[in-house]
Amino acid sequence: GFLLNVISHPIFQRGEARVSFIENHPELFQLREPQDRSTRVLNYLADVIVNGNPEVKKKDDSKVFRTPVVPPFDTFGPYPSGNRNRLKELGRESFVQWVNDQKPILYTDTTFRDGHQSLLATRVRTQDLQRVAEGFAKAHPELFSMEVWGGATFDVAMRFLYESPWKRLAALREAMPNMLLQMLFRGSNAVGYSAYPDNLIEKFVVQSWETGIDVFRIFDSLNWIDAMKVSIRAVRERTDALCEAAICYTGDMLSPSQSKYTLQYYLDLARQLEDEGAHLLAIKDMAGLLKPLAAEVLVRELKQAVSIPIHLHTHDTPGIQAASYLKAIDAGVDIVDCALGALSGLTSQPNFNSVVAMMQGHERECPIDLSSLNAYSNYWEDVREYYYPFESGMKAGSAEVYENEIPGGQYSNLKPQAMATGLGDKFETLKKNYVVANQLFGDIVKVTPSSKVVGDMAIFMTANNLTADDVRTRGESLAFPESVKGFFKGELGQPVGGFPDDVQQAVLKGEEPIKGRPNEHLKPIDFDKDFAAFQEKYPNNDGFVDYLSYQMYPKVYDEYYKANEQYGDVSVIPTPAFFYGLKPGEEILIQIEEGKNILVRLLFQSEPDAFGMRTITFELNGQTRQVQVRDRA
Ligand code: BTN
Ligand code: 3PY
Ligand code: ZN
Repeated sequence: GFLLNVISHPIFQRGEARVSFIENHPELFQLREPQDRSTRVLNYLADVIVNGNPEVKKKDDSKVFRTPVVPPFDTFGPYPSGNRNRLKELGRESFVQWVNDQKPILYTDTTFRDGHQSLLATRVRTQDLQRVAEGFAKAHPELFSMEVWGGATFDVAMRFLYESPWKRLAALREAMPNMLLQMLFRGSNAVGYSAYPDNLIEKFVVQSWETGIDVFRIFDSLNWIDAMKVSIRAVRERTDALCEAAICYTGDMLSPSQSKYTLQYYLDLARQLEDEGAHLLAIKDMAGLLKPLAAEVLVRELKQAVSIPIHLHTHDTPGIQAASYLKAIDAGVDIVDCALGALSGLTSQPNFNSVVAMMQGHERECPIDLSSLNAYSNYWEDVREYYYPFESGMKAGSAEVYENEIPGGQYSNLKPQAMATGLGDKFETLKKNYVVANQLFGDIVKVTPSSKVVGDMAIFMTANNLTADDVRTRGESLAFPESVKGFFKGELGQPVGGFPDDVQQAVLKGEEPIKGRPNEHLKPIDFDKDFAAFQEKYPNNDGFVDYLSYQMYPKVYDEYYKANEQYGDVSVIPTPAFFYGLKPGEEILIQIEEGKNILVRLLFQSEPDAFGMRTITFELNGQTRQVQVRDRA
């Protein structure tokens, strides 16, 4: 807007604005009609038609999409009572008791978060989720919870989809009022990749709860409990939500050569988390390494060690994790995580539909309408096609994961990351170097953000043809990635068994690592002052939620904000058009705001003129509209 033009002008910012300034710069003060929503949407579409969506590296023009079928539901019918109603009725303590008393196995559906994070690089857009949210909540109130937020969804929504993660959460909250909504929270890293001040962590927890989160799954990427205490306490003391604390599972607990990540190690962690006040305990098997026999032992022993319910999370990367679920269920696990069929398997969670079938006739069966689950899975099968550029290419489960230990959520991102750094054809070497990097780091727990550090190191080694020996012998002369320096400085906390001295010295080159919690070294934020400054810089922001987005990701927020200024709310654009634009003659319906639809048809695009500008001619609700776009090719 024009106000933005004026206040961001350097002369104005230096406080040198005079009447002459205004006279000399009439363009800044033109009170143009603000561009209406449809014009901005046309601008976005025109840009994608001419230049493509930057995230779509290989567009397949022969693709024809089927129209996904939303399973029918009664819009006016009431919501059947679900676990959110139960939690409100019973309060947290009695609710936890209720979970413990349940004989039937309970399910969390991860389709809306980890499912697509792990298969489609987190790219699924709000409207594709929203379309089935109400129907699903009405059809399946028996689920323990829906995982809908956190992890990478927060970052990717803004960075790649130009969507507000907060609006997504609010929309799902409204559509699923009877269900517990769950998020994944990275402890002192919140939904980011670095440590944030404690008072920011607290504010973020409270705001997430107010916007709709009922269950916080909190973990630390190095299983360092000190780093989880602030968020655990925030959930317990500042909200009415459930605090689920996670132990991250890595390695092979039953292997005779395992000396670090042993059964005893996990039992100790679990007891500490219960002492910290967790309402539930999660076993977070982010890479799918928990084999069936280990699952049985771990769950059985944990049930003895703690009295809070146990919630098991895994990824089906090796292809056998349904067997781990069956063993865990026999050993008394309370809740398991599954994703709807079409977004399950491989690096995602085990297949919800098939796990329900597996449990038929079992003494702990929880009856669920399988034909309904299948109908929702079919919806996702068709929607998944929209996102074909983000498929990882993995075709079958792989026992290789026992070696590389790459988390499911990272695996699906490593391919695009490799392509972006020009290593698309070196993916095999990259995976091998991931193992080497982990060893150089002393065999650490690998989950965001520690997994990203290992990934960055592997990319660095692959790009520069480095071996472990090179790193050890000539590390002093190597410029390591920022995230690797940060890790060895202690910015992600302390790994089990400490840092390997030689590598740490090579990376830090004399700089002193920090001791203690990284967050302790960060200055608390003065929210009143800082929020005011934010509002001045971004006048069309969406309030405090946007401020929190900005605090998490300043640069990403800045770009997201600018995209919104230019194109408006692009989340209303149907997914195929958002990624691939329109073909000549193609027509789409866009709900531009509540109760207002527009019909957009692409007529044709001109050749570039002398200045490289193309004219795109649309029909908007039957009227011809032209948009000029620079051809950046
Ligand atoms: C992980 O890599 O640890 C989990 C997946 C998160 C990937 C997101 S996508 C945007 C951002 N850029 C990256 O390189 N990683 C994150
Ligand atoms: C995330 O933090 O995004 C994860 O999914 C970790 O498993
Ligand atoms: Zn996961």
